[in-house]
Formats: sequence, structure tokens, C-alpha cells
Amino acid sequence: VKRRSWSWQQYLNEQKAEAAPLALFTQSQLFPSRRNGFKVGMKLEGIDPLHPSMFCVLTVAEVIGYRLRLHIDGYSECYDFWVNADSADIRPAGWCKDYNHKLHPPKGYSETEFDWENYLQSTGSHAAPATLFTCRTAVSDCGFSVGMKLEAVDKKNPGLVCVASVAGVANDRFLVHFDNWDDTYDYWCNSSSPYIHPIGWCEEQGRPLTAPRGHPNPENFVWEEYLQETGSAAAPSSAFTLVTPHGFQVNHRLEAVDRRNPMLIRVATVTDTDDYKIKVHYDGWSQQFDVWFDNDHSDLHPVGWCQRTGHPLEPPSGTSPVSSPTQG
Ligand code: MLY
Repeated sequence: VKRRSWSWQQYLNEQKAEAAPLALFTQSQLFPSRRNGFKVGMKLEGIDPLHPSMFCVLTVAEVIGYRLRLHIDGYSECYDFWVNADSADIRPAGWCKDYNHKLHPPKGYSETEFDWENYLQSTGSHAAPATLFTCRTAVSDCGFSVGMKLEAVDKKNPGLVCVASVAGVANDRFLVHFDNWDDTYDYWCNSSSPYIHPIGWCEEQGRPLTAPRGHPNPENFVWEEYLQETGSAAAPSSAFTLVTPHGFQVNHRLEAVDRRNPMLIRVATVTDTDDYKIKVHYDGWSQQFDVWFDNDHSDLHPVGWCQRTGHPLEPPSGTSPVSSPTQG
């Protein structure tokens, strides 16, 4: 007996639910305009998700639809991670050298001895062609430059707004670093991010500002003194371009990467909203697995994205699966 495969249209009808409208998604979440041209084995450069300040040498380990599993050369597979083919976190081989970023070499190579040409030759591999990447140049036009100070939310401790610096700039994004902390708290964002504010914002809002680690008098942190001591400048308030909150509503349906098993994309529902976040429920699963995402996160997609990009979609548990190209 041939089972009828799961369909969004039928599911939305049954659930009397609506797909989140396309207008609510950002470009990196919408349907791509090109095919994924990456192939297993191709090498490239990209940001280590656990150390966002580091660009590393990467290999494409798996390709599914418009997504890639990337391996950090020389390190355990447990650090592999998934990105969309148009991710701003990946660059062609040689990009770091051309744009003055430090490239973290594969384990076993020193920074000075690593050379792409030799490496490709000795590993018998090829670099991913530059034409496959969305970001090939480094035109920066974001108003933020390295060394500028700001107040930023620590995304790992979202209750804290802290003294931070711009630690890198690439295209329209910059790296937020928390003064005197290690780089595991760093993140890349653009000028419209709701997580960043000009200096003086906390004072104006009557909120506490977390001083740099080890500050001699954290309760009485004074920006003017700190800027002088560190010989640095504040990011100008004109550089901050906060956008209006998103329009997602509770009950909107969408497709979302499973946080716990990021190779999977699941049928999902918005169950709560905040100005710049949505709470995502994986349909058919316990709500204990619900997770908050930034509304513009590239792991969220409109209904139909998987089908359009050739990626399997995990239907709500308890229903029969959508036919999948990889599991035949
Ligand atoms: N108690 C936590 C807080 C770390 C906060 C770091 N931010 C400010 C960058 C810890 O010590 O790990």
C-alpha cells in the first residue's frame, strides 16, 4: 500500500493554521536564487561557531539540499557544523590573507607555515571556487571600526549588558567582543542588531552596565575615564540602525533546524514572541524542546523551503514521513 506522503497544504488545513508570511523572513531565510554548488571534499575558510573570532580551514563533509556540513581541518568531527550555502560565515580559500584576517591553520600547522597552495597539493584536494560564495570581497560600510567601544548584550547571559569592543569587521558585519573576557562570548552582528547600543545607553535606561572583567571599581564604571585609559573611541550613535520588531505571530507555521540535531529541519510553530525573537515549537514533540531563536536566524525558513531546496523535512512526529532524497 502506497502511503500518501505528508503535505504542508493538507496539514495547514487540518490544523486550521497559517504559514508565516514570506514578508516576515529576511533574505538569508528565504528561497535561494541559486543552486548549492558546493561538493564534498572542497576546502574553504570560515568562522568557527564555538570561537567566532577565528577563521578556520574547513572541508565540506556533507551536502544536503542548500545546506553544508563543514569540518574543521585537523579537529574532531564533533565540531562539525551546518550552514546554508549562502552563509556569511564562509569565505573562499585565501580570503583571510587578502583581507587581513588571521587564519587559524589546521591542527599541526603553524600560522606562519600554512600555505593554501601547498596544503591543497599535499592533501590532494581542491578549494571551493570563489564563485560559489555570497561574500567574496570585504567592502565594509557599516560605520563600525575595530577598537570602537559600545554596550552589548552578552547573548550567553542575556540579562547582562556589558562593556564591549568591535574586534573585527567584515562586509556589513562586525565582531562584538566583551572587554577582558575570552572570545567564546563573541558574536558577529550588523548595525541593526537589537543586542548593541551606544555608550551611555544603560545609564539612560536606568539599567546596570557590566564593567570589563577585572575592572578595579565595577560598580562605578565611568565611560569617559575608560575611553581615556584605553585610548579608544566610542562607536558613534549614528552607526546604530535598529529596525522595527518582526511581525511573527503565535501559531504561524514554518520550517526550523532542530537545535539538538542540526542536520534535521522540522515542521514548527511559533508559540511565543518577543520584539526580536520567536519561540519555536517542533510539531509533535514535547514543549520542553521549544527554543527561542532570533527572528532573523538563518536556521528558520518559510513553509516550502525544504521542498524548494531539495532538503528532507521532518514532519510532526506520529505522521508518515515526507519522501526524502537521502533516505530513499
Ligand atoms: N557567571 C558567568 C558570567 C560570564 C559573563 C561574561 N560576559 C560578561 C561576557 C561566568 O563567569 O561564566
